[in-house]
Amino acid sequence: MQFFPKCVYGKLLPTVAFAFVALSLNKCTLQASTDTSHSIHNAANYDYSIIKTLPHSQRSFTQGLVVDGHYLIESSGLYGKSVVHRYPVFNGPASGETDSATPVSDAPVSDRPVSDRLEPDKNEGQYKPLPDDLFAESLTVFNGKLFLLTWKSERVLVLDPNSLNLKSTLAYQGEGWGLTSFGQELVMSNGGDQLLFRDPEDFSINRTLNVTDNQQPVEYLNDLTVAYGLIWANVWHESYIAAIHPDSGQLVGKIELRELTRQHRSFDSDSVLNGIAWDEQQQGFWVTGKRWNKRYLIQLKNPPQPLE
Ligand SMILES: [Ca+2]
Repeated sequence: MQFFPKCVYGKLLPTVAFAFVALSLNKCTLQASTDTSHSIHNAANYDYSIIKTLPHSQRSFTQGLVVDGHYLIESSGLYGKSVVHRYPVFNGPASGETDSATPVSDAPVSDRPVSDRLEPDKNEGQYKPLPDDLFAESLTVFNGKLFLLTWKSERVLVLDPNSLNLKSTLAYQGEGWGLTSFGQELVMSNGGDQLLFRDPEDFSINRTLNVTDNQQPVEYLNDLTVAYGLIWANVWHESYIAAIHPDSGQLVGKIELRELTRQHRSFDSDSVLNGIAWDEQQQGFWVTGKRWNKRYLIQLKNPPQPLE
C-alpha cells in the first residue's frame, strides 16, 4: 500500500511563491492548504500503568480478543491451526500470575512442547478448532452472540459465546481483520483505513468511516475494542493503539506500547501487537500479541473524557 508523504509545513511553505508551486505538485500540501479551517491537532498520548502481567500461550497466533463477563475469548489464526479459545480472565492457559517485576524477555513461561495447533489442556477453558480452510480473525460478543471473522473467506461465524458451538453464518465482502461492537452496530476493519459499521442481524453495511490522523489515512487498522465512547484499534506492525472518534474518524489519541512490543518482537517478525479488549470491570485494556508469552492489563493514567 502507498502512504502519502508526511506534511512538513515549515519546509513546504517558506514563502508564498514556493507555496503556490508546491500546491500544484504535492497532494499532501493540497490537502493541508484546502483545510485551513482545521487547526493541526496533536493526538493525545495516553500514558498507562501495567496492572497485571499474566502468561499467554506462545502457541496463540492472536487475531482477536474480547472480554465476556469473567472470561476472555481469543481467536488464533493460520490455516489448519485456527481456534477460538475461551478462558477465565485471571486464570487462563499456563495460569499463575507472574511477578510483574520479572523481565518480559524471560524464557517462555511454559516448557510444554509447542504443537501444530493450539490444543486444549485440562481446565484451561474451551477450545473450538476451525476447519482447516478457515483463518480465524477478530471476534466480538454482541447480544449473546459471538461473531468471528474468517479473514479472506468472507464468512462470519456466529457462535454461542459459552459453548462456542456454531449457530449460523453470515457473509461479507473483502477481508475481515478486526471486529467490535459500538452501540447497536458491529464495527469491522479490513486492513485498510476504513471502519465499516454493520447491522448485527445480516452484517449489511450501515455506514463507513475513514480514519485519519491530521488528514492522512491511517491504514492497516486491525483488532478493535470500544472504551470511553471511542473506538480503539491496534495498527498492524505498529506499536501503538489508536483512539478513533466514532463520528469524525479522527485519531484523537494513542497508547504507545513500544516498550512492550519491543520485548516480544524478538520472537519473530510476525510477533506483532494484536489483541486488545476493554475490560469494563477492571477499567482497563487487556493487550497481547501474536506468540507473545505474556498478556497485560493496562490502565490509562490520563484517560480521555468519555464521549456522550
Ligand atoms: Ca478486540
